[in-house]
Amino acid sequence: MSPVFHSAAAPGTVRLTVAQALVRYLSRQYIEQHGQEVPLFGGCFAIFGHGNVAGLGEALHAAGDDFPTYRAHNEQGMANAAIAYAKANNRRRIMACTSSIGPGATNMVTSAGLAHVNRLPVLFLPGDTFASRAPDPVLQQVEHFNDPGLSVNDCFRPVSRFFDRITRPEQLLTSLPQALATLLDPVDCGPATLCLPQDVQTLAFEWPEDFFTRRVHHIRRAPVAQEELVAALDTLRTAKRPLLIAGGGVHYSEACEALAAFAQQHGIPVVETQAGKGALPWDHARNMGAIGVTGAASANQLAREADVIMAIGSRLQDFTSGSRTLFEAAGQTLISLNVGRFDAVKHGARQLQCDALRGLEALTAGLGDWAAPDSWVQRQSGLKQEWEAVRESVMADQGLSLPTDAQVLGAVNRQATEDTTVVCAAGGLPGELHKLWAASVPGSYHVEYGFSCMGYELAGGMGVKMARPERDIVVVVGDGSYLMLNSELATSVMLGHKLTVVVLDNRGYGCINRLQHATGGAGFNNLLKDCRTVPEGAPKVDFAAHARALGCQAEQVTGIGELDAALERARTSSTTYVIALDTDPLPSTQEGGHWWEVAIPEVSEREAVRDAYQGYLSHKRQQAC
Ligand SMILES: Cc1ncc(C[n+]2csc(CCOP(=O)(O)OP(=O)(O)O)c2C)c(N)n1
Ligand SMILES: [Mg+2]
Repeated sequence: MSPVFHSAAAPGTVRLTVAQALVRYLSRQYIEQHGQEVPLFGGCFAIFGHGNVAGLGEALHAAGDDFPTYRAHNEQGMANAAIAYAKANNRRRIMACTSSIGPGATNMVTSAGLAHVNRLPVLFLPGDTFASRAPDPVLQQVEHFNDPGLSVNDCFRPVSRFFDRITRPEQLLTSLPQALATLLDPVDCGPATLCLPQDVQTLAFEWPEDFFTRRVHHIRRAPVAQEELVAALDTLRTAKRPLLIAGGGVHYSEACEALAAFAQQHGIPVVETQAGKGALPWDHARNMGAIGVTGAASANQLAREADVIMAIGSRLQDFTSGSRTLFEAAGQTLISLNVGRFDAVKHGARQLQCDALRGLEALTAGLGDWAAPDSWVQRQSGLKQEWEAVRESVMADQGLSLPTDAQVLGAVNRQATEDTTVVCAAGGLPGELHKLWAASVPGSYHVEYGFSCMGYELAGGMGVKMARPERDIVVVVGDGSYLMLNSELATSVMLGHKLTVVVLDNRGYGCINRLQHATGGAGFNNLLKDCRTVPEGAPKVDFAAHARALGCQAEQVTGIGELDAALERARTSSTTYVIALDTDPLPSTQEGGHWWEVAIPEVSEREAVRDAYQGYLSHKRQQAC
């Protein structure tokens, strides 16, 4: 549908408002994905208010199916869904998110942080106060006495990879392509924010028609620098005990198959970060499991023993490096194969700065038939078998009425097929998932553990389903995260994006309670029983009733046997199906894992804190600097 023009435009131009031009431009962007040209944008999530309803709202309506608009229930929720959509598309398809001014906009700032940390693309279009300032102060405007140009949207600056405020129509001509280039750049990738003052959205301008030419984008693959390749090959060839760390970049580069072939051909074990998990099937002979603080014993043991470690597409966050005490020991060489300079030079690594797929191709060509010594390959197999036995025992049903997280995941994992994608973000579950979940194929494991943002799970699950409608999405979520942000459950029902949700109700912030005890603290303000409440205690939340009220099908079950049966029912449901069960807040899998640096008070009245501080100091002494 074309908008109605109120006056003739000069030849070669088209007269549209800023908002109409923005939507038209976005709808003309395509991307080549697996040999097909598909729209770059899946559409726009929108919650309208003043600041976007009249300008951008009118333009989105006119675009219809050319640029679909989806209404959500919470701006943070919709932005989380948009981010999950991009992650599930390996950053090759994107969504826009528009909000009203003030609280609508600031609700998206947390999500911008999440996208920034995880290097995921999302286009934020927050409405902004009048550029003219004529009616100021407007509803929802925070006034700065000494800086009238500032609005709450400036909060997006530190959490955006690209930030601009469009105060004149023609600025769009230069800013929009820059925003898009950021979203599509493998290194710079992250949130792009274009603040749109409400009066500017509605201004007409004569846009060059060329601006709206259909464009097909490609993700650029950074080539390998010959000197860095030669150096990496020299190092790898001398290795007796090489190890590969697969990070999220392996997925985003779509290099999973190449990694599997590389590992197989050269006998090199692969360990996976949270973002990298699923790069190799869990039962692949060279997959040694999760590395780091939430790692498998097999993976962490190999990380200690390795002489050359090559991290591929990893930003080497503390959970991967064990707060820099797991590897980087004397005699260990770290190579970082990474598309970005910032990540490639971390922790004294030798950089191999290029696209993961290109890098692996070049390395395998250079290594020829070189392979790690047989003794190292044998060592891998033994450790893998030992960890497999641990995994099976901790995930087995013990018939408890208050099962552990690991036992719940056991039930969910046993029913998972190759078409299942598990989604999670915060609480105790990500650690258990990382250690224990058997990920079958790339894309079957979606855990946001860069920001580990409570409230990502349900909205994120919906975003994954929008990106990959053919997959069965299972969201596992704690009571705390569920209560923090659940409104997109209603959106999932409304849009027909079916999720299976398992709510593990341990009546509190179980993982933080455990962390509190591990740091010498007393149980305080985490489990509901340890909080200030009315004399009769905190209410028992009826999660199933709550989910039903939002339009889902739902049931409460007790124990793993009932969970198994409920999961079967969930599978055949056509709408979002929520299963709630009570779990034990105290246990978590003790096997595997590694130290994580959490600062302990240097002085305290509590003996437990003083003891914890001594333990802390001894770990600090092992830390690389
Ligand atoms: C938005 C946000 N606020 C606070 C935290 C800190 N935090 C991490 S896990 C957690 C508790 C999560 O509780 P729940 O979802 O019930 O999971 P459980 O720990 O019980 O497994 C908290 C408060 C966070 N990650 N995100
Ligand atoms: Mg909980």
